[in-house]
Amino acid sequence: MIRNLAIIAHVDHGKTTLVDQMLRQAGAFRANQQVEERVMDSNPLERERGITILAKNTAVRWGGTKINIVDTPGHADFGGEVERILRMVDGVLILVDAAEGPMPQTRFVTRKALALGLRAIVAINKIDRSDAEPLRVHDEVLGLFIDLDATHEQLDAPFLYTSSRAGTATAELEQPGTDLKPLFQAILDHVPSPKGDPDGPFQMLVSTLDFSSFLGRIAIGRIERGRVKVGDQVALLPLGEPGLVEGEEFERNKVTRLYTFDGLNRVEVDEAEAGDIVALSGFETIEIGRTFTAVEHPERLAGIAVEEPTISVDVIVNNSPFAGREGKYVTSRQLKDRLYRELERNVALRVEETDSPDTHTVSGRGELHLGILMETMRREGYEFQVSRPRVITKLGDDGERQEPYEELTVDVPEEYMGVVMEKLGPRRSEMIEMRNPGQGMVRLTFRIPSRGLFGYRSEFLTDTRGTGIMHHRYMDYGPWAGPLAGRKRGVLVADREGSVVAFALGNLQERAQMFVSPGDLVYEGMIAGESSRPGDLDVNVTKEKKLTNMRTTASDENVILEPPRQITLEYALEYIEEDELIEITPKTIRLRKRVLTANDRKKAARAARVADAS
Ligand SMILES: Nc1nc2c(ncn2[C@@H]2O[C@H](COP(=O)(O)OP(=O)(O)OP(=O)(O)O)[C@@H](O)[C@H]2O)c(=O)[nH]1
Ligand SMILES: [Mg+2]
Repeated sequence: MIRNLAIIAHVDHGKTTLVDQMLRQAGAFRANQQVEERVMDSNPLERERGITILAKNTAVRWGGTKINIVDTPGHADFGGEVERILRMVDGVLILVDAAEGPMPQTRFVTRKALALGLRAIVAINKIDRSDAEPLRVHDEVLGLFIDLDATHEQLDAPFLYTSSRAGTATAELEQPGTDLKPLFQAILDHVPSPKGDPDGPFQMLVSTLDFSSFLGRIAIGRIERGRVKVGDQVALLPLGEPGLVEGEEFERNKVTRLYTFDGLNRVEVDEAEAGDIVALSGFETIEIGRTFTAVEHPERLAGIAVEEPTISVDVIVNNSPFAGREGKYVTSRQLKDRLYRELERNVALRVEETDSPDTHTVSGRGELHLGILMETMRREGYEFQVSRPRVITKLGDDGERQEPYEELTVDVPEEYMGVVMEKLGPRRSEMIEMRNPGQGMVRLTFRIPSRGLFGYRSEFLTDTRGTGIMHHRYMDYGPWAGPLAGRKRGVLVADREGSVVAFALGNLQERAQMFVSPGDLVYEGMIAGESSRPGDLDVNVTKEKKLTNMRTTASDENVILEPPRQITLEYALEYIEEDELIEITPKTIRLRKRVLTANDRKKAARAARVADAS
């Protein structure tokens, strides 16, 4: 007996924490086994950032039933992956934070799950939060279901009140939960067991991919029908219309390895049958959306569309004066190979060549999607430069230019509502909803061009003194919104190479926020800080104090420096302008002007003015 369940939610609503507790309470760990928190977030970047990046399979046993569980990422950039995963389950557990309520990503994944006809269980989670309002959130989720045209059957979904952290669930708020039994019971009662005749001809859809250097591409999916054994000859059909494939060539090959899931492990098995979720290897050309079948019955399943990228950056060989000092892999050949290798499993990514062998255009679903790739590469020892992100435009039905739009949700204390609206207006946003439950926090929802969001997060955090929360997710393509103002403030550009000196920073910091500290190495054209006014300034950050015999006061001996602004990768992606680049190495993230010498920049600016005037 099998149940296949995906856990879906907005980012941070407690999916991975719940899986921990399900594993624990179902006895997946030995009594004295040391297990880290959020054990499914197993890769280093996931641990460091506290978010799930890749969906992962696990399985527990409850009574005599095997429950396959897929933990999914909640961040909007990975929504496409969640959508694909839904094809291998028969039900979903929708988690909704008892204070935040349904968020844009909750809406997105719920819509996809309901549209596939999946049965849902709803967990109003984090009821232990002091600001939890489980009853209000319960109503909001029902409202969402109705909005999304849930069927009667789907509207009948069981609602549980849970705390992932405490590992409790209850159907009645008056009776506090003591464990997750009510959740396991709801899964057995409400998630249908997979259909699929185990005695029919083998059929399985590739819903997600994995990759190992030893086995190559690995397909993960639910067996729709029949059985498969290691050593079987099976067909891997090309993409196309569902139904029996006639007169079309298809690949056949042997299944070399087969795995099922059990707790934290993949278990090698000889055979698996309809209903179970398996990982299968033996084919070089495994792709999402292709169907495996018995050779004598090549019946294709409906494929899975992979989401189109919405933003691009150029990845460029490092040509800064410090190139090659900190990275292991720096050549265009090495970069190219690495980028193309990423396509093996990062299916929503695109890599294109450009006129220059030193530059590749890399496109993805958002800044986090691209940022994670860059962070991973830098940890592997790569060194490269990245341009400012651009949105990918499209032509609409009437040939007009279109750009991506996002839904932006902002939660702020009432007093900051004004400043948020004031800043978002010129970014071409349009308010679609405002909710003020009367407890001091308001929720504003906007439609805004993706371009309008570039650089906004840091402003937002400053404007709301760190009290605001913002989330955005891709909505659709809409009319090109016209020119948008760029960064308001200019930058300080180092005018020579050298080592940064405290004395120089002391003089500059009144009119600037520095990005560098004493002792850092800079080169001409590198960005050392942000000016408090518009317009860039060339500065000497290596300037020493003139030595004199006479000491004036003791105070100019030690300058007291403000701490520099920490430049993270995602911050840099949002921050830079078109004439700037991010230099990324295993050790450092530097911002620079594309044109390094002050003279050449002046010439370029003059040429641009002339071009504008004519
Ligand atoms: N108070 C409270 N905090 C919780 C609960 N469940 C999870 N958290 C906290 O919420 C944060 C996010 O938890 P995760 O389990 O990583 O959330 P997630 O849904 O897997 O997040 P993504 O995978 O990034 O979408 C962590 O700091 C958890 O400790 C809960 O029941 N109560
Ligand atoms: Mg998670």
